[in-house]
Amino acid sequence: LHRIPHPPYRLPLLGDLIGASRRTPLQDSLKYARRLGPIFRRNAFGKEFVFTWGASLVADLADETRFAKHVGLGVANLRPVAGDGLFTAYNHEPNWQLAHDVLAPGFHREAMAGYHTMMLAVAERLTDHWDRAAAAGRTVDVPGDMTKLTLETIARTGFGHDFGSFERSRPHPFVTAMVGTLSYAQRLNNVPAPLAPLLLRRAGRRNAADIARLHRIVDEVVRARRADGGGDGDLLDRMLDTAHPETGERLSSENVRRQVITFLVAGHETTSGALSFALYYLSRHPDVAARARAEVDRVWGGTAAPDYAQVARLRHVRRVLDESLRLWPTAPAFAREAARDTVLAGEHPMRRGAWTLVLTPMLHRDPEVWGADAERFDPDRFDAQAVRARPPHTFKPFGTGARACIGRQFALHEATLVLGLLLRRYELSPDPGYRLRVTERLTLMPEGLRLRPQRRTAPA
Ligand code: MNH
Repeated sequence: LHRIPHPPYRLPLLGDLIGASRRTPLQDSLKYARRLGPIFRRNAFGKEFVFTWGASLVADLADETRFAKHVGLGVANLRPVAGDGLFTAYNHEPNWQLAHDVLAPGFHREAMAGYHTMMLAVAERLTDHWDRAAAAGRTVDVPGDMTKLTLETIARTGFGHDFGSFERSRPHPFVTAMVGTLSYAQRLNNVPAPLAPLLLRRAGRRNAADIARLHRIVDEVVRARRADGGGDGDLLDRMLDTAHPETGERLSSENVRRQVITFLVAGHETTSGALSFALYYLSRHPDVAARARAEVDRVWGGTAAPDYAQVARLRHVRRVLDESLRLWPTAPAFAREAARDTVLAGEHPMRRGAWTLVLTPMLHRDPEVWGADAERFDPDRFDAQAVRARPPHTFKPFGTGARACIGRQFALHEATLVLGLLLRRYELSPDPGYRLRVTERLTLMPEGLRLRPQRRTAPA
């Protein structure tokens, strides 16, 4: 450990917390990363935390024979919310493999093609809303609207449930409770664990109420499904009825509740941020928007409803999304632990169980991989040739290995479809006074982003 650099001024007890920002712990770590290099440590309340972002180090951490997911920090703080649900389960918990095997087919190609029509229907609610704003010359609340869209999408495709987000003037109570628990989980990282009950007493009580509210909402979704005797084979049907193909085992009702919360939260919060950042960059780069729009016009022509395959053919739109996820991967870190005693990149000895947090936004800015202009938004970094020329494990917005994101294709399909629809229908003028500010609640979001959509007169 002593070989790993750390900030120069350390206090007893508080460690490197001096100057640390409670609201933006991740962006704080990015600052330290720039100063201290590809691997560094920070001390909080006497504990050392190692952060890693250099591309060759992260590539080594991706070796699944020596490293695995570590459930730590923010993810561990979500255990009271999601228990042994897929995202928060420890590697050794039997419900991880069981739920993974039962639910993975829900993300295969055939299942995905089945969600497409519902995704289109939800996107239409969004464009109805934006049409009204456009007609009145109003701006729209981008993160707010993207959150409505992605919550409705996962709720309808996965659970046959309608939260009515677009009919509400305020966020659905599910969203409010979710934001509460995510923010609380982030805050827990900033107080010494033994003092948390004292320092965060009121916040803790509110958090318990938020969790209870999530449980009530989710129990009602499950009850409604049980009452009408099954849906059309969606995720909830899989959770309730599908036995493991080999062992015949099923998810317990306690575990179903945890999975429903997991999927409703993981299935919308990060996609909403990804769409919001992409719209931010599109509004700031009219040349990029024009190219993407031309592609949509070419590939989709005048069809009212693009089909599943037509979404995959939007290569340029997809690159815009990838480039946005490079600069602002909305799940901005993942933790890796040594599965046995090993040496990281031939240099840093790690005992079994020792772990490090990978800072994805810095990995995605490593000048050795992305060049000296890594801060510049340039979707051409994702054309096929450039991707082939890069070493593996340099672009990791969805994590790595067995515990990587199960919803990756779902998110990419949904986001590409929606960006295509929005580009085809609107010109997106930025608010000239807006400066990008990124808020953190474990996930990232461009705070306060508003755009002025204008209906296009041309092709569509
Ligand atoms: Mn998702 C795991 C990022 C969309 C459901 N997701 C992860 C991880 C990252 C991630 C990173 C790994 C975390 C870790 O190693 O600790 N996820 C994203 C991003 C988007 C996203 C950036 C959108 C953009 N995720 C989705 C969607 C769903 C989903 C959509 C569901 C429909 N994600 C999950 C689940 C896991 C996960 C479930 C946990 C998988 C596992 O551990 O087996």
